[in-house]
Amino acid sequence: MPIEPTENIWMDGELVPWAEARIHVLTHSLHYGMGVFEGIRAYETERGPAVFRLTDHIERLFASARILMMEIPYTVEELVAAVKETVRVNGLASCYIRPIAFYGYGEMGLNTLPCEVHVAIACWPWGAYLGDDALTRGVRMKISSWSRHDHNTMPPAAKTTGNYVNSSLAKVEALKAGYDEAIMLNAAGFVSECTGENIFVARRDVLLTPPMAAGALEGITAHSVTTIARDLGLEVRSEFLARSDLYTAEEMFVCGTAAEVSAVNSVDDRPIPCPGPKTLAIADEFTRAVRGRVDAYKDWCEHV
Ligand code: PPE
Repeated sequence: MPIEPTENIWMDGELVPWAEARIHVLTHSLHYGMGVFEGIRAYETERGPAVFRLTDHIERLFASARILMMEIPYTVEELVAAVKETVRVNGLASCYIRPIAFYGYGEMGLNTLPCEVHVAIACWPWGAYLGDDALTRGVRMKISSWSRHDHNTMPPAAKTTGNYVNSSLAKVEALKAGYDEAIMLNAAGFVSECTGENIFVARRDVLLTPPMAAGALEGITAHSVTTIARDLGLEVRSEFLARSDLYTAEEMFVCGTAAEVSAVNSVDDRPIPCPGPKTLAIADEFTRAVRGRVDAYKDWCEHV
């Protein structure tokens, strides 16, 4: 999806014009995939733009950096303030926000310890990630021939740039085969997640989602959706799932910051009832929550 340029990008503490936010071609992270990033959304609320669960996202950025032994030269509070400033100066009511921390120019080779860490934050308007009708018509899913990388190869709990080689291979394969999105199984054959979303399946009044141990990212949207579902009276459990659990799902949806809540209409050409009533109820509450319209979840909206 093409990026729509905005005014300014925050780079190492300065706001620079969009077109001048450049780095050198010998930037370390470009060569070895050792960068960490976040995807965050700001939504229009009655009180102006609010960044959804901003502090949780920045804390996850630091957790990813910790896994890489990368020292981000800012505090969580400083980057929270920097994200708010970036959204504010660009004057957007709603947007997608991409903070990234990476090793810069000056060192080459695999030892990252001497590398300087840089941080940038950009934001721009970004529409529905899996299509405008992802909730009503649903998305067509294909189980990927690529396995999710393993905890002892590329830690899936860290949102690193390099991890997305795995996701991009699966995404392109699925699109080329005529599907909308890929489902990744881990090396043991259990369902982990999609290329950029967590998975939920409804079976006999219970919502099931694969645990982090299965190779899924600890999704902040998945956490919000779990809270919402429980508040709606549904049981939610984290459980290992096999591909057959998807084929026989009564309802299935995927969720992430970019994709929000998107219904699934089939997996490997096995149709799944779509959109199901639980999916719709959760998606509706989520849509209101992110816009600050549900009192119980107002703390999730961090005003800029
Ligand atoms: N799993 C993966 C692999 C993933 O990339 C995401 C977010 C999630 C789960 C859901 O996490 P959360 O956003 O905290 O609910 N994917 C981001 C990147 C998408 C992209 O194209 O880049 C996103 O949704 O922003």
